[in-house]
Amino acid sequence: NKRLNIQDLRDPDRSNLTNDGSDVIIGLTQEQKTIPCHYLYDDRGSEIFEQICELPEYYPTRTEAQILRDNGSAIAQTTGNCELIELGSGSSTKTRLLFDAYQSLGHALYYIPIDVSAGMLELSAKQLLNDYPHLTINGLVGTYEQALQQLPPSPLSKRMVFFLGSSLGNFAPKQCQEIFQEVKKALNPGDYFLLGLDLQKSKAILEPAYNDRQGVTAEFNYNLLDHLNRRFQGNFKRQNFQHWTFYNTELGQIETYLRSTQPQTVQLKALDLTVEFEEGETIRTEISRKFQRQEMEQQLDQEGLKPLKTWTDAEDWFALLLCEV
Ligand code: AVJ
Repeated sequence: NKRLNIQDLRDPDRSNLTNDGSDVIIGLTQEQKTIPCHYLYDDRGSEIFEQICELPEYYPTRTEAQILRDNGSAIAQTTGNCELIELGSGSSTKTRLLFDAYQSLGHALYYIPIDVSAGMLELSAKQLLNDYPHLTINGLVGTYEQALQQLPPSPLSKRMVFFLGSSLGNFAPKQCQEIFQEVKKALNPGDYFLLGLDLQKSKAILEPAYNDRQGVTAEFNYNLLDHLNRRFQGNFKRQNFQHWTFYNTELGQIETYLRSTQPQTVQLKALDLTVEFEEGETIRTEISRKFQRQEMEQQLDQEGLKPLKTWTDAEDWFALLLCEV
């Protein structure tokens, strides 16, 4: 199929440890144990995340989708036709709202989805090609960093990188700055960056979004252990850990952990790593930062990504920022 090309940027034989696993070793040997959040998104994790997006408590997906529905055509008209590059494309469900807007301009669509889940990327690419006959897809399987450094040449004169769902919230301020710099480096003057951000709001709304009644978010968290077991020949026992999450008001972030219910030793054979846990000791598995609109606009400006326009929903829960390089 000439309209579909998928390139796997991951290191298949782990000959280069910096691309696979070394970040797990670093994370699990720190005082506060932690695991980089991209390990939440193996094929199974990506499936569970799709279920999270449909939960009644999890407001971000539907809020952002509504902003895209309401303002997609304004975005497309501002940027004109451009190659669409998505960081963390997942199921590409919200991407369809952008496609619909760009398609109305009457041009062919060029799309580069970037995701660490090869299974999810391939499945959604095939469905998109079915539904959009004038679409060409050049998918990249890998981390944002890997992909942004290896973008194929664009068939169009302009590009737009977009990063939806507030996935930026998974990254500490310093890492966000690095991502902005990588985005900027991958783009040319006159190109665009579209960023979806979850905004600060009350604990009463935030905490249930990460601790749903059906336990889907807990399952998403436990799957991280299964993934590490599969990928690095580990022996984590998920029943020896508890899902624990809360909103840290001072830092403006949801923090999510797996808490060891007992003293235990875990091995990841493929990484030659042994990890000891005390009873009650935690692995921090995710942060989800909640942003302030003006603060982020300033930061983007400082990084050479000039904010052109910001759209929000009626309750100011979520924002979509369009920037120009
Ligand atoms: C995909 C990173 C935006 O932080 O809200 C949802 C991931 N984790 N529920 C988020 C997530 C638990 C999500 N992001």
